[in-house]
Amino acid sequence: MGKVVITYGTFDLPHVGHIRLLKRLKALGDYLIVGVSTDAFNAQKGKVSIYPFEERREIIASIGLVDKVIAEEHWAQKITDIQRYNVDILAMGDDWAGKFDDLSSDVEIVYLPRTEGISTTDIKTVISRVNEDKLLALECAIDQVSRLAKKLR
Ligand code: C2G
Repeated sequence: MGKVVITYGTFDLPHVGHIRLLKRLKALGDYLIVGVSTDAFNAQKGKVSIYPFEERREIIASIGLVDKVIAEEHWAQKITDIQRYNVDILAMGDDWAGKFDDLSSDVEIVYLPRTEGISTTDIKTVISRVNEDKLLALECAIDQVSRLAKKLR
């Protein structure tokens, strides 16, 4: 099986930041395991994803770079996953830098630079703005039509 790499995340609305991370993670070893956060664990992280766990799992599992997908159900499972899957490297984006150093006696810890300029939160914001713009345009059109209708009476 060669060198085993593991990472964890929500991976909601997968984007190029996630893909670039997975590419770099796969380049660190031979077998890449991704722990996808369940909806219940997301709630513990204070996150609500657009895509439910099963869809996020299916999307990540369909990416050729990924060899295995497991459910991430709680913070403390990392050490058991590391032992169960004989993990050599635990790697995350560097927004998590230092957060998992307590596991450094059991596994090599790697933090990789995030892809700047994109995040699931940004995508959600853009989508909500588009909706707001459309609603404003619709309200304006309705207002114009109702004013025109009054003139024609
Ligand atoms: N990421 C990245 N570049 C981005 C966005 C995300 O490299 N522009 C990385 C993050 O650093 C993380 C991974 O992609 O390593 C997944 O990001 P999220 O889905 O936001 O996962 P997160 O909520 O950080 O959950 O136990 C660890 C947690 O489950 C991580």
